Amino acid sequence: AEDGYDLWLRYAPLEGEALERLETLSAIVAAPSDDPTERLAVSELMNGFQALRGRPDEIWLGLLSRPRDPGPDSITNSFGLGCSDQSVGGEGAFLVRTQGDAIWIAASSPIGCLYGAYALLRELSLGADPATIDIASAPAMPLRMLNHWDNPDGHVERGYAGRSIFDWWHLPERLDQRMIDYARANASIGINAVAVNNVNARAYMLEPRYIEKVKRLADAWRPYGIRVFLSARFSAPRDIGGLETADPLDPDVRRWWQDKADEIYAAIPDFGGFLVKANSEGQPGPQDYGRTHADGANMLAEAVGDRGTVIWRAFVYSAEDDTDRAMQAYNEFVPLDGQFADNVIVQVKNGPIDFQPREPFHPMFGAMPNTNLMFEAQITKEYLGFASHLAFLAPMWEEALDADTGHGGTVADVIAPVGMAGVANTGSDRNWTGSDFDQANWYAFGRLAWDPTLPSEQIAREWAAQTFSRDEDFIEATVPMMMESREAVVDYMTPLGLAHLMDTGHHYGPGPWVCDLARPEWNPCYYHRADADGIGFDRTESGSNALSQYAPEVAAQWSDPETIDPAFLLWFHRVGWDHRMPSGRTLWEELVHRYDTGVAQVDGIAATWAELGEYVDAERFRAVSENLAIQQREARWWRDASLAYWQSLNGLALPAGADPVP
Ligand code: GCW
Repeated sequence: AEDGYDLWLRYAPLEGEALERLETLSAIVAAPSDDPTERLAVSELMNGFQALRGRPDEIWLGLLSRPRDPGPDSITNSFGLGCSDQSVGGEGAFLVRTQGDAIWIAASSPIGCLYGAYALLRELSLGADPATIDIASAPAMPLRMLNHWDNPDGHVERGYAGRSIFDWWHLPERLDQRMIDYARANASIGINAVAVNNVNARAYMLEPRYIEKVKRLADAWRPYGIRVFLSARFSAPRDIGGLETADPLDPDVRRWWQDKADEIYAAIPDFGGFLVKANSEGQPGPQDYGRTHADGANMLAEAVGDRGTVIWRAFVYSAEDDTDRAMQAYNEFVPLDGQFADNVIVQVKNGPIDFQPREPFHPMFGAMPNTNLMFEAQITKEYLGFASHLAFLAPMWEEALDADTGHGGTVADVIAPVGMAGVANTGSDRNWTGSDFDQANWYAFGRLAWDPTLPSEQIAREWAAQTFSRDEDFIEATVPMMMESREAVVDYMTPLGLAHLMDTGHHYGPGPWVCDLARPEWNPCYYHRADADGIGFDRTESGSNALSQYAPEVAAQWSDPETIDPAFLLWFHRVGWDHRMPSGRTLWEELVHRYDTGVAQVDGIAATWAELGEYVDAERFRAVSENLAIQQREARWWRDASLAYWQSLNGLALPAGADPVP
């Protein structure tokens, strides 16, 4: 059944010319190898070609030649593999070249060959002519990572695709085939690291019984080039170690972590390291003992040593501190620049609040030149309509990655020496991600971590062609629909720089009126600050001055409500309802217009999709259509509820021509 389980790796049979071109190639040439990754590369090529040629029952040639690393001369009409070519640099780098009538994949190590095999199959499945394939590729950053917010009991925090894919109960004896398929999907887009448990971590995941289970996963994923990380609860020495304290400067605590790291490395020699959420949203951390984030991170970094990495999250804000929440992470971390050990990475969310449909880039990027900074994206759509709303997130990440920090480079430049983490959107739903189009976000995350300069539109094309149909008419309709989808969500949920207006706790649906939660910064009213006179958060000098955390040129772009990009207006400014916008409309008219535009865009997407039935199997076509119907209804819910609430404050009528609230 076409239930989406195969993701973008369907390799649907080619037709016409593309098929003829592939038929002329007749063999795979590779030196016999015991290396599991190299063997995977060969079998992926074999299976991929068989599928693309549409003849899975015919045993297609897997010809292994004698010589080690046969030169291209020795092969004709074939695909060749050379996985120890030292002239091809770096982890994961590869070349795919056509020489005469042979196609050659070269890499300095087996994982490069595997990535090269997936790249070749991707090109072929997009219909590329084998005679002209010419790819030289290397990952832009060393760490391309998924963070799972999966709890050991099977519940996934902010997960909208069913229960966790990790079957901890039956591990280590039983390894679900899904664990292999998962690793393969990740490898096909270059992901090379996975933190398997929630950052809101249970200490017992570090006990021997779990280390055994994690080892089984690490062994299964190693051939796919994936290293395992564990989220560690900072209080583990107390919780499971029998110590009185978890003070990072206490010698017994240090010894405990050292022993724990040794124990894990004995089982998993290539263990990636620890991911830590500390002193954030109630999690324990070094500040419980009067120590700093650097003290905590460095203590763990010493335990791990040169075997791995400690990834320390910068997502911190406190209820006791009445500083603008958007400023707190910067205030806590920037003074520590230069104090973190070399094998510590500080992981920073794309924006300063929390994965909103739109935020400016996080001011920490570029402001800590002596610290390894990593980018954290959220693939799961906590604040963008869960899995039922269609929102392609590549344009959102591209916006942040391409932002000029004003400190001599873009956000992508800052993180390139380190990496990117994405909060996974996987679950045990048959289609993995809760909806077919959410697969595109997993795919896009991996592709951007490999190459943050890839245009979102190209990613959308690749994905749609491999996942659904390579028919040009289908692509021409689907790609624009994907490209506008995130902006549509911004418009019907939080237009013009508004943020965090989702209803409390679950973050689904509108709740701008909520203002009675004990923690002020959890109330939507904290963010919009609307009343009879106006709306927006003043983050200029007259307000919180969060603007001052950005480099002067960047702050200058945003400091004036008259000239700021309207997309960020209410993020940085509080203005009157009659504030004049560049469009000539008043702010109120513009807001209404944006909500209407968002709704209209979703209607347009649904109308486009309704015409595409001939290109998509019935099962997935219906699933997407039904989600779009939900999104159409809920976009109206967002618009109408939000407008009714703003009207209750400002007493203004809807402008003439606005879509009337039913
Ligand atoms: O977005 C918020 C979520 C929490 C999450 C937290 C974080 C894992 O609402 O569910 O906890 O961010 O990133 O730590």
